[in-house]
This record gives sequence, C-alpha cells and structure tokens, in this order.
Amino acid sequence: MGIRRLTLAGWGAALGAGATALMSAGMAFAQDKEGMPTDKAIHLQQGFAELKHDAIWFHNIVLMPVITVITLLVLVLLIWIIVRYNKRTNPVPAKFSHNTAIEIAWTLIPVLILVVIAFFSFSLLRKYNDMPTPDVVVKATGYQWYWTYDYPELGVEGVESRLLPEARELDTAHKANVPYLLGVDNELIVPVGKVVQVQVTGYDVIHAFALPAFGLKTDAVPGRLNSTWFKAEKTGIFYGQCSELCGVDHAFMPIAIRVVTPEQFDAYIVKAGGKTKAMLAAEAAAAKIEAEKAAADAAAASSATAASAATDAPAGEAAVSAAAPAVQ
Ligand SMILES: [Cu+2]
Repeated sequence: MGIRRLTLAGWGAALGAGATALMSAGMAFAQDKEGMPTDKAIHLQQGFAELKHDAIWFHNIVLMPVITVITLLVLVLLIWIIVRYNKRTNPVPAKFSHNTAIEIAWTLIPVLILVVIAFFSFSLLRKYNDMPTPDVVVKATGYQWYWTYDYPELGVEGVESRLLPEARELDTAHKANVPYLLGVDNELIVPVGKVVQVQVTGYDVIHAFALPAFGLKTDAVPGRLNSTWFKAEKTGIFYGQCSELCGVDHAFMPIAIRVVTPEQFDAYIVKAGGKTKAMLAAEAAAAKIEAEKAAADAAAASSATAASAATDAPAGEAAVSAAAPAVQ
C-alpha cells in the first residue's frame, strides 16, 4: 500500500509538471503580446504586477496539478469500471451496498484537498486586501458604456475613456492599427513602480474593472466604493475589459492603463489641470508658514488689546478672558 501511495504521489508530481510544461509550450507557440490577449494562446496572460505573479503561481502550481490528478483519476476509474464490470466480464454483480472505509476516504480526501486550496487561496485574498500605503489614488467609475477616471487627491476629474470607433470592427481596427475592441481615446495614466489604489464604483448598473496583466478584477457597484491596487513593474500599455455583463454595449467598454515614468505622470497631471504631490506638499508647507504667521500676528494683536484693556479695567472679567489667548 505504501509503495502504491508513493507511486500515486509520483504520478501527481509528474502530471503537475506536465501541465505546467504544456502551458509553457502554449506560451512559446503563441507570440506573446504584452498587456493584451494573444491569438491561439491557452495560458494566462503574462503578469506585470506582484499580485498577478502570485495568482499565476496559485493557478499553475496549486490548482492545475490538483485538477489534473483528479480528472485523470476519475477517467481511470470510469475506464476500469466500464472494462472490468460490464455485463460480459462480470455477469454476476456484487450485492453489497456500503463500504465504510471507502466512504470515509472519499469524504475526508476531498475535504483535505479543499483545505489545501483554501489555504493558498485565502493567503492570496489577504494579499489583495492588505494594500500598501498608496502613492496614487485613482477612482474608476463604470458608465453604460465607458469609464471615467478621477485622481481625487490631485484635482483631476472626469477623464472619459471610450472605445475608439475604428476599434469596434476587426477590419477597421487592423487598418487603423489599433487593438480590436481594446483601443481607447483616453487611457488611464499611472506611474511605474508606485502603489496605485483603484477605487471602483458604478454610475448606473454593475460593471467590473478587470485587467489581467495586473491581476485586477473588482466589481463596480453603484452606491458602493470597492478598492483594489497594483504596482506596475514596467512602462507600457496594458488592456482589460469590463467583466460584468452591463447591457448591450458591454463588450465595447475596454480598460486601457498606460504606465509611464513618474516624471511623465507629473507632467500629465499638470497638463490635465491638476497638481502633483510635490506641488501640493509645497502649497501645504507655504500655507502652514502663512497660518503660523497669522497666528503670531493675532497673538501679538490680542496681547496688545489685553494690555490696553487691563489699564482701563484691571479687575474686569472681560480683561481676564481677553488676556487668556495671549497667555497661551
Ligand atoms: Cu460591462
């Protein structure tokens, strides 16, 4: 029995490796385009953010081997029963209806498999949930059928992002050299290597903000502010699509994120009429100095008033209350 179990474990490992090799072969077969789907590919889209790398690892190393082994086991059992226990080879069927040992095994083993999957799954979910302190906050709102992007902290609002008309049909998209069903007029611009928090909501119906290269998929629910995050590893343009059926033009509201250098991002924000973090910090520092100066002036003025009030009515209550701020 021990040898038999070892052999099964060995098979599991070999099959897992085989499944991963098959995926790599798919990757080699289809010429990968970064940040968008690839013709004839069977693998997950290449990741350019930590969460996506973790999701790919979870899929390739945990889920694929488990599902491959289970599928093959069921297939072998089916073939065995068809061949060994058909009417010809087994004319007198067994009469028993229960086998306690087998029933315990086929209850406990699936439970254990689910616990293993849940462990890795919850670790990944926790990572999605534990967002590092964001460098940039973006609000994405789904409309029927386009997206708008705001940078609430930087004062840029209502950037509308719509599918390019020429990207709507395959032949016009090819002619115009824009990605079919993905090309948009205004992309969401974010800086490379920075933690971007995406606050996601819907204006009319439920949409979903999804972008495979960064492992994003978050529902855009009217009246609710969901949140996800990513840290892009390289500059470039990455495409996703609305992933919640939202009406007749659901297929025509792509998501395009252009990742640029921090300098280019700052330039974009200024051009869009907003203020960069550096400008806001400088303004805040200037405002602080201004406020301190005003407070000092007010204190000086009030102590002068208190002094004159004290000469007029030294024992009056008004003088005491007027003098109080000056003492502080
Ligand atoms: Cu949709």
